[in-house]
Amino acid sequence: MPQSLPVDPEDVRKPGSVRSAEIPLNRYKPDVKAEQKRFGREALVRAWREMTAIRWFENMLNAFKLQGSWEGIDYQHGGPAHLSVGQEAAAVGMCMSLEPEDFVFGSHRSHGEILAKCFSAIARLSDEQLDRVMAEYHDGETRRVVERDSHDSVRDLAESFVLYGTLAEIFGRKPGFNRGLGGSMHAFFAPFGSMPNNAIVGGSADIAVGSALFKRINRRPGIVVASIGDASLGCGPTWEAMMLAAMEQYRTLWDAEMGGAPPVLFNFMNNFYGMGGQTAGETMGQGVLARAGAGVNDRSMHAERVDGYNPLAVADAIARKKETLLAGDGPVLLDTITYRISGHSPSDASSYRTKEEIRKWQEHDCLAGYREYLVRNGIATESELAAAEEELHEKLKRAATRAVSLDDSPRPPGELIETVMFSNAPADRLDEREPEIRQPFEENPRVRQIAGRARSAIDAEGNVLSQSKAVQLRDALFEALLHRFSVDPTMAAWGEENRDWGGAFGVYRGLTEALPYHRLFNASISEGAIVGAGVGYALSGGRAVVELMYCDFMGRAGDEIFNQAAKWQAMSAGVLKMPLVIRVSVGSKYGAQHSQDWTSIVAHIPGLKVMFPATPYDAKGMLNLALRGSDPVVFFESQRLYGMGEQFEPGGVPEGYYEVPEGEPAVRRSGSDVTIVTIGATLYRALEAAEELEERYGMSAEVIDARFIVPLNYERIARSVAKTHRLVLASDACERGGFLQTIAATVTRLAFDELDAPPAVVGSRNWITPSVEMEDQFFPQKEWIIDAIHECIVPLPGHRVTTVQSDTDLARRTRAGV
Ligand SMILES: Cc1ncc(C[n+]2csc(CCOP(=O)(O)OP(=O)(O)O)c2C)c(N)n1
Ligand SMILES: [Mg+2]
Repeated sequence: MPQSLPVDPEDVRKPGSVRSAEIPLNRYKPDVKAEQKRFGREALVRAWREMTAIRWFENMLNAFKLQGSWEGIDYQHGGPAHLSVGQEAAAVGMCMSLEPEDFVFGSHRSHGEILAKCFSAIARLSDEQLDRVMAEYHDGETRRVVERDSHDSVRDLAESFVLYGTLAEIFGRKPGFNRGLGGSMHAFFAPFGSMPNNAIVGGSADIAVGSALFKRINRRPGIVVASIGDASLGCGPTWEAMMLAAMEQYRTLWDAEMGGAPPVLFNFMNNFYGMGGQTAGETMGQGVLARAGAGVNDRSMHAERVDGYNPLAVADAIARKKETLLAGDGPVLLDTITYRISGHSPSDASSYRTKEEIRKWQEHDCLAGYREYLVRNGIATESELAAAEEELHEKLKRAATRAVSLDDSPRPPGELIETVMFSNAPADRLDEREPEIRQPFEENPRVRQIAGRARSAIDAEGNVLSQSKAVQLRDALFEALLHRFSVDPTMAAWGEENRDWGGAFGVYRGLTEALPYHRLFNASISEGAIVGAGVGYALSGGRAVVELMYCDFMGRAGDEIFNQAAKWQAMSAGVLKMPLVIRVSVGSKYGAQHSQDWTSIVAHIPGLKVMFPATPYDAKGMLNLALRGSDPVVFFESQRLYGMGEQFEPGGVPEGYYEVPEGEPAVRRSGSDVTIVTIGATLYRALEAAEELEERYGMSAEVIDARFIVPLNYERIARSVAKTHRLVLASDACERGGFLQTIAATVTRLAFDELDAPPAVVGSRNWITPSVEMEDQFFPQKEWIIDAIHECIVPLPGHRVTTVQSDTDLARRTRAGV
């Protein structure tokens, strides 16, 4: 069903002007009576205690970093420690109004937020719940260390658990919250709603949007906060995240019962500086950060500037904004002003600001000011607070003693990392709900169209059918997607032009009729946020499929693919899973920025699975595999092949469900004299080369389609080389640094004794991709493969080369860098 938001020229051509919704600044009015009534004495005192815990925790870290010792405990911390001394009220105020099910994703400066969010959850959960969380997390390993010291209550134990778990994580220890694999900038504790913190500034913005989409689409309670720095407003992904979160379709096109926009709050912890660059007045165009909201939607994102030096002003704002978000009227932007009295890191000499400025903020110190408020108003007595300080101090000392000890807190063994790079935990569905489908599949026009096609491209007489008569590769992908949509209620897909258009190459065509908006929707042109939201959706517990029209556009989503999707399973030590499939197409005909094969770039980054089917059978079987998996997959598709029918599997593309075994290459043609390994669409040119080698030179070529890039089992290729003793490799990726080079080097190591000559790699030229009329000079052709065999491996009797594939030319090109 096409979308129904007609654009009327009568309307849009009218003169007029627009006004932005007002953005209030620091409107909170302190009122001690009202505050006591609203929060209660206990919570008011608790806020001070949590701020104190954070301040001391970070002062302690500073001492370990700079002096190698704190309170008689010796330890030299070598890793990062981005402290937030001065910002405690902003963190604690935020968490005062959050429930355990609310999520906070933060930045490199998040120790305070981890502690604040966890303490807030501890105050709200029952003893039984706390007990269970601690018993289950890392099978109780973190808890067992903490239990070596005595505690008065479960809550008391839980606080020590949080202090120790965070500190042990910062020190890179195995009982740490992420087994020491995350460290200071990535530590988090999901059971209490403290979600991944990101060393890539602004990185949490689009991940938080995906997490909020997960909550909205799967009707989960709570809101999601992206807590990021003021200077991170300059990051493209931050803006993309706000664009994606602010799309009007949540209200105009999604079913009303879905409840509106994803509940995401962009909380800019505005300490007025990046590392040394000053935002207002120097690196930013707007004097008040909150003004950014006016550029994002008609509601100015309900933006406000909030006094982050008063925890109660923050708590008030968060509580109000939470209501807005739960009502589906998000996203929200908060400009929470605060100040980092500490340097960016302990080595920061604060050369970019005056001592006078720091002194002034120290005079306003949020911790001292709030303590004074409690005492002045009789909410707490000096002696009561002093006793609490004493108790906190002891708690911190115990946590530090255990965290520095290698007996209590050993380092994780390196092999542990290998076990968490992938979760390898396939699952049919990630929730038990009934999947939401709009239309019985039998009635789906695309399903009916496919039903009228032959499953194989080869007819009974052995002739190749025309493309419109056989199931195409894009149909095979459609079938895999349809299957998983019908089984896994959490599965959602988004990307540019995904819905009515059906994705740039029609893979999704027909799904518009089959699926409600919240399971398949058009995204803003925000490749970073498209993938980043996929990361957030997946790590929150759902299955996401995102599409980037062209592989070349991965450049726009580089961080999200390489630093986020690839890293979070391992950085969480397996706590998180990443069932995310990133579909990218490899183009041709459209020149330098639309025709690249970047398999090697993706393969180079640990933590991603990489697949590139070249046949319809594989397209369906491999996508089925990816869509049942729990790991991030970059799924390459060739635009040259979308219309192609199945030519290899005798029965064609099976109608039912099947998977291609992971990592196993496919032999497309058996032979005994030379092995040709291909990736992607070059397979078909290699098969033509094999025909010609047979006909003209009597050389029998075995053609192997690698189809998997990561993981890849080399056994079958090595076995082939043991038979043929010769290896040529061909793909459309540029020759330099292409994945074929890795295959060639690996086979050379694994089967060196079997090779008569070094493997010959036939890739595209190390040029820009030229116009379609010149493509045969750029992409490997049948002749290149034959000439390479002749020039580099074994002379073919009577062969006359028509292209230059010699080692001499390779040396020349290498020297010239082309
Ligand atoms: C993408 C990226 N660019 C640069 C950095 C280096 N860096 C670390 S912190 C920082 C300043 C961030 O400022 P802001 O967002 O205001 O957060 P704050 O440090 O003030 O909490 C920079 C530039 C980074 N980690 N990530
Ligand atoms: Mg800042």
